[in-house]
Amino acid sequence: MKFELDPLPYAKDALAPHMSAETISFHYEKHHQTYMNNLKNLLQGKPEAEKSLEEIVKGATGGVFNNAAQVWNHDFYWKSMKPKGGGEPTGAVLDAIKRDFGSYSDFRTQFQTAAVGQFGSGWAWLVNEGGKLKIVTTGNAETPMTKGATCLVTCDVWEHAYYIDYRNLRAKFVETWLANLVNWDFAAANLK
Ligand code: MN3
Repeated sequence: MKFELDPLPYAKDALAPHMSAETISFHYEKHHQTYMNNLKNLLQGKPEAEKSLEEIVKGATGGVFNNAAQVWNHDFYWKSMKPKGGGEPTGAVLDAIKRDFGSYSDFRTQFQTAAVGQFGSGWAWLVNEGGKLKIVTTGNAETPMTKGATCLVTCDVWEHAYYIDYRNLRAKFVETWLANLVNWDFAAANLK
C-alpha cells in the first residue's frame, strides 16, 4: 500500500454548519494522518507493507491492526458523509431499510440508540450481512469488514469526532449526522 491518505471527498468546510472545518481539519489531518504515520512506521521494511490496506486489516493484530483498521475506518467514514446529506434515503436503500427495520423512523431510532449507547470510543455501522441490513457497533478500531459483513455507512463516535462542535453531546451529533450528513448514495453503491 501507498501509506498516503485518500483525499477528502469534499472541501473541509463543505459539511458546515453540521460539522465544522475545524473538526475536519483536526480529525483528518491529525487523527487520521497519525494512524497512517504509525502504520507506515510499524510496517517499514516488512513484507506486509506490500499488501493492500484491506489485506493488512484482515490479517493483523495488536498495533498494526489498530492503526490499519483506523485508517480504513476513517476513509470509510469520510465517504459516509456528504454536503446536504442525511434524511430518509430513497430507492434500494430505503426498500432494504423498510424490509429489515420496518420503517425509516424505526431504523433512525435504533441507529441513534446504538451509536449513543456504544460505551467509550468506537463506531456505529449499517452493514449488509448475508442479505440482511443490520446496525452494529464496534469498540476502538474494531470493524465489521473483518467479520464478513459489507459495510454501507459508518458514524465515528470517538469523542474527537464531535467534541469541537458538540462538546459532550454525542446524541446531538448522531441526530445531526442522520439528519444532515449521512451519504445514502455511498450506502446504495455499497449495497449493490
Ligand atoms: Mn475518528
